[in-house]
Amino acid sequence: MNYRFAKEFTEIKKELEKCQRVLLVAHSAPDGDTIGSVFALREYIIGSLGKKAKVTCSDLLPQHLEDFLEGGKVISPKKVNLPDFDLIIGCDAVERGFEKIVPSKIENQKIILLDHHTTLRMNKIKPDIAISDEKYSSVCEILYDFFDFHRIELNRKMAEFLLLGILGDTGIFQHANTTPKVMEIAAKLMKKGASISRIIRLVFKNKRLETLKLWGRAMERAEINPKTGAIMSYVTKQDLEELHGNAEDISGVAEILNTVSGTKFSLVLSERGEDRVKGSLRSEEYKNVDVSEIARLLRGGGHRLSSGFEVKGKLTKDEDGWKIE
Ligand SMILES: [Mn+2]
Repeated sequence: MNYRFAKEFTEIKKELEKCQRVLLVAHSAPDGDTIGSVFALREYIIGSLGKKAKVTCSDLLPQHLEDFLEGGKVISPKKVNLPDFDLIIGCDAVERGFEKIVPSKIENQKIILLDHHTTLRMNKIKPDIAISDEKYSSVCEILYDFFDFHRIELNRKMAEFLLLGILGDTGIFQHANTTPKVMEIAAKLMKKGASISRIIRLVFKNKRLETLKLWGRAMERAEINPKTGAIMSYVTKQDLEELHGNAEDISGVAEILNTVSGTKFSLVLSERGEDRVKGSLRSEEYKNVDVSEIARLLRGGGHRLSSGFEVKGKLTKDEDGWKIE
């Protein structure tokens, strides 16, 4: 096999062998890829290397990931004492909150960032080792290559964490990032004991009734702009409060709207807090739209097919329709 990141993989292994205590950082509004990758690493660091590792995330895990982890612990950044760690690893969408948790680097501390988005923009921190490559479906796929490169044996748990991230970021093998290599990796992970049906049951098919009701409201409001090919909808603060909506629910709306034929991309606006509006953008490879360009115009980020932004304002309605004011 040809490893694009042989040099980085070698350096990462060296750092893991040198260090004593590792802090693993998942991104805010955590998804299967960020959680799968930090927990696969945690399992390796504790189980195989016999070192200490903690996982932190600024948001609580959605219920389905809680169920999947069966008690796997994620600590709040407030409880993290950064000088305790000699190695910090950020996994997936590191622009989503890594520098909030790790605002600066302490002497003798090493930082590794693993990502698969277009840009790896860090304002204050220069990582010691960084991988960010859009050719990868997920950070879990990068980690699979890392373990494979070093011939590190995967146990059932590690295999299942990696498969969780791959299933999450490929939309259960539905997105264009589902390459033959991804399918081969998935098969190998299954041979190590990872169960696709268990992951799907726990993570993708245990919706709350409120989620479906929230989707119902958003779908009813959906409209297509024939000029841009955008399909748009919105979720108000009131909807989110009444139906206990979360970030996952909203990205679900954007994903479903994106399946409407003839559309170029989907945009779901959602009110957050008192005066913020978040936009979630989705597209598909064959639609030939880079939604990260739209997100970047509004100082957001993400990758070509899945991006987001946040602006100040409220959703208001007049005779021309809904606006952000
Ligand atoms: Mn990812």
